[in-house]
Amino acid sequence: MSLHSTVLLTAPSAAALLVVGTLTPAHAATDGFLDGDDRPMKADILEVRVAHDADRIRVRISFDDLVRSGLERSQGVSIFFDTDEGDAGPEYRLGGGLNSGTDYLLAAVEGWNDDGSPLESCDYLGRINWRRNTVTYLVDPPCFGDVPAVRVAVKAGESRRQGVERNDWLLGRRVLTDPVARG
Ligand SMILES: [Ca+2]
Ligand SMILES: [Ca+2]
Repeated sequence: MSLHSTVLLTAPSAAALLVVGTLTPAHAATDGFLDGDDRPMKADILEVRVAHDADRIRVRISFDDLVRSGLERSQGVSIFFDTDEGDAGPEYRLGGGLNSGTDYLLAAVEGWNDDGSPLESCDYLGRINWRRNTVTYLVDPPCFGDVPAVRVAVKAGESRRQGVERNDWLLGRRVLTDPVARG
């Protein structure tokens, strides 16, 4: 019963975000960032595309190989958002698992090492596509205070049952992309 009411309550906003995300307005600003380094892990980041307009901020990350089952290999990603260049480090972090059944969370943070506090009154949505090896997050611009531009840093992590842990940063450790201005 409680599950049903939760679904009914959250489905409309999620569906609305999805529809918004599939439209490509002519004025949308989209930037792509290729990751040159080839890491010996399946969750190796290949490319990150950021689209930013008045309706949503979309981050799509392409990987070498995402695995649906987390039993042998656990994969996850963190996206750090810099919305205030005057304040050192990121202001928000979106972290999530990349295996089936995992969740994701958007939090306001104070710099790189902060777990932060979850945002509870704004909409965001994540979708993992294991066939295309992509994950896409849509964030409602009010989550970030409708800022005119965002920069991102992306870190992927992978651990295996044997205990081997690896990670990969887009462009380099704690390197933020150029600003992606709202189109
Ligand atoms: Ca890489
Ligand atoms: Ca900042």
